[in-house]
Amino acid sequence: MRESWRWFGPGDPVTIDDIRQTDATDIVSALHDIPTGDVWPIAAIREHQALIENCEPGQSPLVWSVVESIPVHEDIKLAREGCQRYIDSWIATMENLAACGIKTICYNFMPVIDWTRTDLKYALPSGGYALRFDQDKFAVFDLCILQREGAEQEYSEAEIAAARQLFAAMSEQERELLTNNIIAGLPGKMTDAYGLDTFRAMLARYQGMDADTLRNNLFNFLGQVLPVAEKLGVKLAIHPDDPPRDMLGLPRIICTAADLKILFEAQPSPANGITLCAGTYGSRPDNDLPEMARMFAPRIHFSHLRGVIRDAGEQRSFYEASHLNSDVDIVGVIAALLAEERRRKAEGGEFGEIYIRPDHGHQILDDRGKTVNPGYSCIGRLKGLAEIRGVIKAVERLH
Ligand code: DNO
Repeated sequence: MRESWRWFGPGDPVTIDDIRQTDATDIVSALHDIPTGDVWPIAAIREHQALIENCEPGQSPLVWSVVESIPVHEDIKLAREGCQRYIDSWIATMENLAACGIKTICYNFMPVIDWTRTDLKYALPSGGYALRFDQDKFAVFDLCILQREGAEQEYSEAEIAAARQLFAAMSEQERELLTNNIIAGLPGKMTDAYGLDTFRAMLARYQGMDADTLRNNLFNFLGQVLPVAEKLGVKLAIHPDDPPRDMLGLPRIICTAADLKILFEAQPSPANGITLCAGTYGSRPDNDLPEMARMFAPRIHFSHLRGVIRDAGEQRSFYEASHLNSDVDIVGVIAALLAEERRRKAEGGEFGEIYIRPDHGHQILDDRGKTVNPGYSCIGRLKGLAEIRGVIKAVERLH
């Protein structure tokens, strides 16, 4: 298991020297400033790599091992005319990364929005803060703020009435915050930040697109990317749609074990793999995470180890809980990942260790007074990593 840590680049309040103190060994990063669809030049990759990897003699080295993510241009998801050039640039970026020795690549295929939360500072009883997705607030955004055409057909009468009531009780400032959290707010998202009008226009481009069409667009993209990845020894790791279900009238196609089966049946290349994001998949009660980890073990190249606690009544709402104390059996997931690593080792060849990282930490202690990238606090994630590390050591000892 390789313990990795996400770094957003020189503007990240958590520095490389801070990360070194966590004893993580690998860095997950991306060139966030390059516009979606442009090729990442080798020189820019090397420059970023040097920021991560250069260190003084005697310091613990860090390696940029995982890219999270190369963004996929919306035109590829829409299979618009002219999208070929964006597929070519995606492949060229992958080739450049491989030339620099970076061979695990996370990406996603979510239309318009990347990961989405309604609350970025949800107060916990402990005094810390967590991220939260609240279905009722999301309905307020969809029905009352965005006023999406046709949205009302996707909600029950009771849900619509509740959303209107909640909207009426919200201040202008609360409405604005909710809007920004959803359309512009989150770090590392691989889609652009929008204003409300552009957002409506982006959604409109997907009008009438069903899941099968979006799937085909993904498979066509992968049909071109995977043969090159295989030659380069690159492992692709698709990230699930977060939250894992259709939203805002958009189809979402990487949400369940059934979706993954369809993906691998269509594109069986060994380069085709997943990011097992335990928190994302785990925000659906019908996803059994240890079972999924066993089922797709050879395809797992990267894993985000965190959990969520779903609301007792509304199972679509959740908050991001402590790494080991949630609705997701993280110990079971770790045990499955370690079993897969033993299998790979016994099989011989190049030993494929799995990159894991603590995901979305709470804001605790000194994190609380600081400007942090939501979910990417230092101390909260350090607590997560320390807990996960303890489980890894304990489970390893049993074998
Ligand atoms: C959020 C992340 C996502 C993820 C992308 C992968 O914390 O998990 O932004 O990086 O969806 O492409």
